[in-house]
Amino acid sequence: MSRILTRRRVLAGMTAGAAGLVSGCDQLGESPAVRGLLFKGEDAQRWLQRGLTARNALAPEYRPDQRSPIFRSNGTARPDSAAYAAHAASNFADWRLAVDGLVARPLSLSMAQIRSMPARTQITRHDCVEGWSAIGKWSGPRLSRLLNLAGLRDQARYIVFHCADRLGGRPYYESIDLIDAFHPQTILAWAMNDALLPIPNGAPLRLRVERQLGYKHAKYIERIEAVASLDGIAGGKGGLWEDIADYDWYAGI
Ligand SMILES: Nc1nc2c(c(=O)[nH]1)N[C@H]1C(S)=C(S)[C@@H](COP(=O)(O)O)O[C@H]1N2
Ligand SMILES: [Mo]
Repeated sequence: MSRILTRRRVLAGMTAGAAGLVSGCDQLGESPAVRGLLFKGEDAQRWLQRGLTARNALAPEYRPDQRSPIFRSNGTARPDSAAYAAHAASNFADWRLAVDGLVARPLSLSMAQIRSMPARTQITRHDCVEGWSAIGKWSGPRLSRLLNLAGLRDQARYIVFHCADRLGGRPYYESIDLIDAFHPQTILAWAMNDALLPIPNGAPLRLRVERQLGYKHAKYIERIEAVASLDGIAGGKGGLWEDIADYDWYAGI
Protein backbone atom coordinates (compact mmCIF):
# COMPACT_ATOMS: atom_id res chain seq x y z
CA MET A 1 0.00 0.00 0.00
CA SER A 2 1.25 3.45 -0.87
CA ARG A 3 2.52 5.46 2.06
CA ILE A 4 0.35 8.36 1.04
CA LEU A 5 -3.15 7.61 2.21
CA THR A 6 -6.01 9.91 1.51
CA ARG A 7 -9.19 9.92 3.52
CA ARG A 8 -10.92 8.47 0.48
CA ARG A 9 -8.62 5.47 0.40
CA VAL A 10 -9.04 4.84 4.11
CA LEU A 11 -12.79 4.92 3.65
CA ALA A 12 -12.57 2.65 0.60
CA GLY A 13 -10.68 0.15 2.75
CA MET A 14 -13.44 0.28 5.30
CA THR A 15 -16.05 -0.39 2.66
CA ALA A 16 -14.17 -3.51 1.66
CA GLY A 17 -14.29 -4.61 5.29
CA ALA A 18 -17.97 -3.83 5.48
CA ALA A 19 -18.62 -6.04 2.47
CA GLY A 20 -17.12 -8.91 4.40
CA LEU A 21 -13.87 -9.16 2.42
CA VAL A 22 -11.66 -9.93 5.41
CA SER A 23 -11.40 -7.33 8.13
CA GLY A 24 -10.05 -4.50 6.03
CA CYS A 25 -10.20 -2.15 8.98
CA ASP A 26 -7.96 -4.18 11.21
CA GLN A 27 -5.43 -4.69 8.48
CA LEU A 28 -5.42 -1.02 7.64
CA GLY A 29 -5.12 -0.19 11.31
CA GLU A 30 -1.99 -2.30 11.56
CA SER A 31 -0.19 -0.59 8.72
CA PRO A 32 2.35 1.87 10.17
CA ALA A 33 1.33 4.50 7.63
CA VAL A 34 -2.29 4.30 8.73
CA ARG A 35 -1.39 4.23 12.41
CA GLY A 36 0.57 7.43 11.97
CA LEU A 37 -2.32 8.96 10.10
CA LEU A 38 -5.08 7.80 12.40
CA PHE A 39 -3.60 8.34 15.81
CA LYS A 40 -2.24 11.86 15.42
CA GLY A 41 -4.17 14.23 17.63
CA GLU A 42 -5.36 16.41 14.80
CA ASP A 43 -6.92 13.36 13.16
CA ALA A 44 -9.26 12.64 16.04
CA GLN A 45 -12.29 13.04 13.85
CA ARG A 46 -10.95 10.55 11.33
CA TRP A 47 -10.14 8.13 14.13
CA LEU A 48 -13.67 8.44 15.47
CA GLN A 49 -15.16 7.92 12.05
CA ARG A 50 -13.07 4.81 11.53
CA GLY A 51 -14.27 3.39 14.83
CA LEU A 52 -17.91 4.06 14.17
CA THR A 53 -17.74 2.74 10.64
CA ALA A 54 -16.16 -0.47 11.94
CA ARG A 55 -18.95 -0.92 14.48
CA ASN A 56 -21.57 -0.43 11.79
CA ALA A 57 -20.01 -2.86 9.31
CA LEU A 58 -22.13 -5.85 8.37
CA ALA A 59 -21.30 -9.38 9.49
CA PRO A 60 -20.79 -11.76 6.56
CA GLU A 61 -23.93 -13.43 5.24
CA TYR A 62 -23.91 -16.88 3.68
CA ARG A 63 -25.71 -18.88 0.98
CA PRO A 64 -28.48 -21.32 1.90
CA ASP A 65 -26.28 -24.29 1.00
CA GLN A 66 -23.66 -23.14 3.51
CA ARG A 67 -25.96 -23.64 6.48
CA SER A 68 -24.85 -26.13 9.11
CA PRO A 69 -26.82 -29.40 8.93
CA ILE A 70 -27.29 -29.22 12.70
CA PHE A 71 -27.48 -26.03 14.73
CA ARG A 72 -26.75 -27.22 18.24
CA SER A 73 -28.23 -25.74 21.39
CA ASN A 74 -26.01 -24.28 24.07
CA GLY A 75 -26.68 -23.12 27.63
CA THR A 76 -30.32 -23.48 28.50
CA ALA A 77 -32.14 -25.89 26.16
CA ARG A 78 -35.51 -25.43 27.84
CA PRO A 79 -36.32 -23.00 30.66
CA ASP A 80 -37.19 -24.94 33.79
CA SER A 81 -40.38 -23.26 35.02
CA ALA A 82 -44.08 -24.10 35.13
CA ALA A 83 -44.87 -20.80 33.42
CA TYR A 84 -42.59 -21.58 30.49
CA ALA A 85 -43.97 -25.12 30.21
CA ALA A 86 -47.49 -23.69 29.94
CA HIS A 87 -46.39 -21.25 27.22
CA ALA A 88 -44.69 -24.03 25.29
CA ALA A 89 -47.83 -26.22 25.59
CA SER A 90 -49.93 -23.50 23.96
CA ASN A 91 -47.33 -22.72 21.29
CA PHE A 92 -46.62 -19.37 22.94
CA ALA A 93 -50.10 -18.03 22.09
CA ASP A 94 -50.10 -15.98 25.32
CA TRP A 95 -46.41 -15.03 25.40
CA ARG A 96 -45.93 -11.28 25.67
CA LEU A 97 -42.83 -9.29 24.94
CA ALA A 98 -42.61 -6.16 27.09
CA VAL A 99 -40.61 -3.17 25.83
CA ASP A 100 -40.21 -0.69 28.65
CA GLY A 101 -37.79 1.36 30.72
CA LEU A 102 -36.69 4.67 29.18
CA VAL A 103 -39.29 4.70 26.42
CA ALA A 104 -42.12 7.10 25.63
CA ARG A 105 -44.65 4.33 24.87
CA PRO A 106 -44.15 1.02 26.72
CA LEU A 107 -45.23 -1.95 24.59
CA SER A 108 -46.64 -5.37 25.33
CA LEU A 109 -46.61 -7.41 22.14
CA SER A 110 -48.00 -10.86 21.38
CA MET A 111 -46.09 -13.28 19.18
CA ALA A 112 -48.82 -12.87 16.55
CA GLN A 113 -48.09 -9.13 16.48
CA ILE A 114 -44.35 -9.69 16.31
CA ARG A 115 -44.68 -12.27 13.53
CA SER A 116 -46.81 -9.90 11.48
CA MET A 117 -44.13 -7.19 11.48
CA PRO A 118 -41.83 -6.76 8.48
CA ALA A 119 -38.97 -9.18 9.04
CA ARG A 120 -35.33 -9.33 8.05
CA THR A 121 -33.87 -12.70 7.04
CA GLN A 122 -30.16 -13.39 7.28
CA ILE A 123 -27.87 -16.41 7.10
CA THR A 124 -25.03 -15.83 9.52
CA ARG A 125 -22.37 -17.63 11.51
CA HIS A 126 -22.75 -17.98 15.26
CA ASP A 127 -19.47 -18.15 17.20
CA CYS A 128 -19.50 -19.46 20.76
CA VAL A 129 -16.54 -18.75 23.09
CA GLU A 130 -16.55 -22.41 23.96
CA GLY A 131 -15.07 -23.09 20.55
CA TRP A 132 -17.82 -24.03 18.14
CA SER A 133 -19.52 -22.21 15.28
CA ALA A 134 -22.60 -22.87 13.20
CA ILE A 135 -24.31 -21.15 10.28
CA GLY A 136 -28.06 -20.65 10.50
CA LYS A 137 -30.85 -18.70 8.84
CA TRP A 138 -32.76 -16.27 11.05
CA SER A 139 -35.88 -14.16 10.53
CA GLY A 140 -37.59 -11.53 12.62
CA PRO A 141 -38.15 -7.81 12.94
CA ARG A 142 -35.20 -5.51 13.39
CA LEU A 143 -34.78 -4.47 17.01
CA SER A 144 -34.70 -0.86 15.79
CA ARG A 145 -38.30 -1.21 14.60
CA LEU A 146 -39.52 -2.08 18.09
CA LEU A 147 -37.38 0.61 19.71
CA ASN A 148 -38.77 3.19 17.31
CA LEU A 149 -42.32 2.03 18.04
CA ALA A 150 -41.68 2.44 21.76
CA GLY A 151 -39.76 5.71 21.29
CA LEU A 152 -36.45 5.75 23.16
CA ARG A 153 -36.02 8.59 25.58
CA ASP A 154 -32.93 10.80 25.29
CA GLN A 155 -31.33 9.31 28.41
CA ALA A 156 -31.42 5.72 27.06
CA ARG A 157 -27.90 4.31 26.46
CA TYR A 158 -28.28 0.52 26.67
CA ILE A 159 -30.85 -2.11 25.79
CA VAL A 160 -31.25 -4.95 28.28
CA PHE A 161 -32.77 -8.33 27.39
CA HIS A 162 -34.46 -10.21 30.23
CA CYS A 163 -34.86 -13.94 29.59
CA ALA A 164 -37.20 -16.60 30.93
CA ASP A 165 -34.45 -19.00 32.05
CA ARG A 166 -32.06 -19.11 35.00
CA LEU A 167 -28.52 -20.38 35.35
CA GLY A 168 -27.43 -21.34 38.85
CA GLY A 169 -30.52 -19.61 40.22
CA ARG A 170 -29.85 -16.28 38.47
CA PRO A 171 -31.97 -14.97 35.59
CA TYR A 172 -30.17 -14.93 32.24
CA TYR A 173 -29.90 -11.40 30.90
CA GLU A 174 -27.75 -9.54 28.42
CA SER A 175 -27.32 -5.99 27.15
CA ILE A 176 -25.99 -4.08 24.17
CA ASP A 177 -25.37 -0.42 23.37
CA LEU A 178 -27.36 1.65 20.90
CA ILE A 179 -24.87 1.15 18.06
CA ASP A 180 -25.57 -2.58 18.11
CA ALA A 181 -29.26 -2.07 18.91
CA PHE A 182 -29.72 -0.06 15.70
CA HIS A 183 -27.34 -2.18 13.57
CA PRO A 184 -29.29 -3.45 10.53
CA GLN A 185 -28.55 -7.11 11.31
CA THR A 186 -29.70 -6.90 14.93
CA ILE A 187 -33.03 -8.71 14.88
CA LEU A 188 -35.43 -10.47 17.21
CA ALA A 189 -35.59 -13.86 15.56
CA TRP A 190 -38.77 -15.92 15.82
CA ALA A 191 -37.82 -18.23 12.91
CA MET A 192 -34.75 -20.35 12.33
CA ASN A 193 -33.99 -22.25 9.13
CA ASP A 194 -37.47 -21.49 7.74
CA ALA A 195 -39.35 -22.94 10.73
CA LEU A 196 -40.60 -21.45 13.99
CA LEU A 197 -37.68 -21.00 16.38
CA PRO A 198 -37.21 -24.31 18.24
CA ILE A 199 -37.25 -24.37 22.05
CA PRO A 200 -33.58 -25.42 22.35
CA ASN A 201 -32.61 -22.34 20.33
CA GLY A 202 -34.66 -19.81 22.31
CA ALA A 203 -38.38 -20.02 21.45
CA PRO A 204 -40.36 -17.99 21.01
CA LEU A 205 -37.92 -15.09 20.56
CA ARG A 206 -34.16 -14.62 20.66
CA LEU A 207 -31.71 -11.89 19.84
CA ARG A 208 -29.33 -12.03 16.90
CA VAL A 209 -26.57 -9.46 17.32
CA GLU A 210 -24.28 -10.64 14.58
CA ARG A 211 -21.15 -8.64 15.37
CA GLN A 212 -20.79 -10.26 18.79
CA LEU A 213 -20.11 -13.68 20.32
CA GLY A 214 -22.79 -16.26 21.11
CA TYR A 215 -23.46 -15.46 24.75
CA LYS A 216 -24.72 -11.99 23.79
CA HIS A 217 -27.53 -13.58 21.71
CA ALA A 218 -30.16 -13.75 24.45
CA LYS A 219 -32.75 -16.54 24.07
CA TYR A 220 -36.26 -16.80 25.60
CA ILE A 221 -36.68 -13.00 25.70
CA GLU A 222 -39.68 -11.74 27.65
CA ARG A 223 -38.67 -8.17 28.37
CA ILE A 224 -36.59 -5.53 26.64
CA GLU A 225 -35.64 -2.62 28.85
CA ALA A 226 -34.02 0.68 27.83
CA VAL A 227 -31.71 2.03 30.53
CA ALA A 228 -29.24 4.87 31.10
CA SER A 229 -26.77 2.70 32.99
CA LEU A 230 -26.15 -0.99 33.63
CA ASP A 231 -25.13 -0.39 37.26
CA GLY A 232 -28.45 -1.22 38.90
CA ILE A 233 -29.09 -4.46 37.04
CA ALA A 234 -28.18 -7.78 38.68
CA GLY A 235 -24.40 -7.78 39.23
CA GLY A 236 -24.00 -4.54 37.26
CA LYS A 237 -21.77 -5.87 34.47
CA GLY A 238 -24.48 -6.03 31.83
CA GLY A 239 -24.98 -9.77 31.52
CA LEU A 240 -25.13 -12.99 33.48
CA TRP A 241 -21.81 -14.32 32.16
CA GLU A 242 -20.22 -10.92 32.66
CA ASP A 243 -21.42 -10.96 36.30
CA ILE A 244 -20.45 -14.51 37.22
CA ALA A 245 -17.50 -15.40 34.99
CA ASP A 246 -15.97 -12.05 34.02
CA TYR A 247 -16.80 -12.43 30.34
CA ASP A 248 -16.28 -9.24 28.34
CA TRP A 249 -19.38 -7.09 28.07
CA TYR A 250 -18.37 -6.09 24.53
CA ALA A 251 -17.73 -9.35 22.72
CA GLY A 252 -17.10 -8.04 19.21
CA ILE A 253 -16.08 -10.41 16.40
N1 LIG B 1 -31.51 -17.06 27.75
C1 LIG B 1 -30.34 -17.61 27.36
N2 LIG B 1 -29.73 -17.11 26.29
C2 LIG B 1 -28.56 -17.64 25.87
C3 LIG B 1 -27.93 -18.71 26.56
C4 LIG B 1 -28.62 -19.24 27.69
O1 LIG B 1 -28.17 -20.19 28.35
N3 LIG B 1 -29.82 -18.66 28.06
N4 LIG B 1 -26.72 -19.21 26.12
C5 LIG B 1 -25.91 -18.33 25.25
C6 LIG B 1 -24.79 -18.98 24.59
S1 LIG B 1 -23.34 -19.18 25.47
C7 LIG B 1 -24.81 -19.29 23.26
S2 LIG B 1 -23.46 -19.88 22.44
C8 LIG B 1 -26.07 -19.17 22.50
C9 LIG B 1 -26.46 -20.54 22.00
O2 LIG B 1 -27.54 -20.46 21.13
P1 LIG B 1 -28.16 -21.82 20.61
O3 LIG B 1 -28.71 -22.56 21.80
O4 LIG B 1 -29.19 -21.45 19.60
O5 LIG B 1 -27.01 -22.60 20.02
O6 LIG B 1 -27.14 -18.65 23.25
C10 LIG B 1 -26.79 -17.68 24.19
N5 LIG B 1 -27.98 -17.12 24.75
MO1 LIG C 1 -21.73 -19.58 23.88
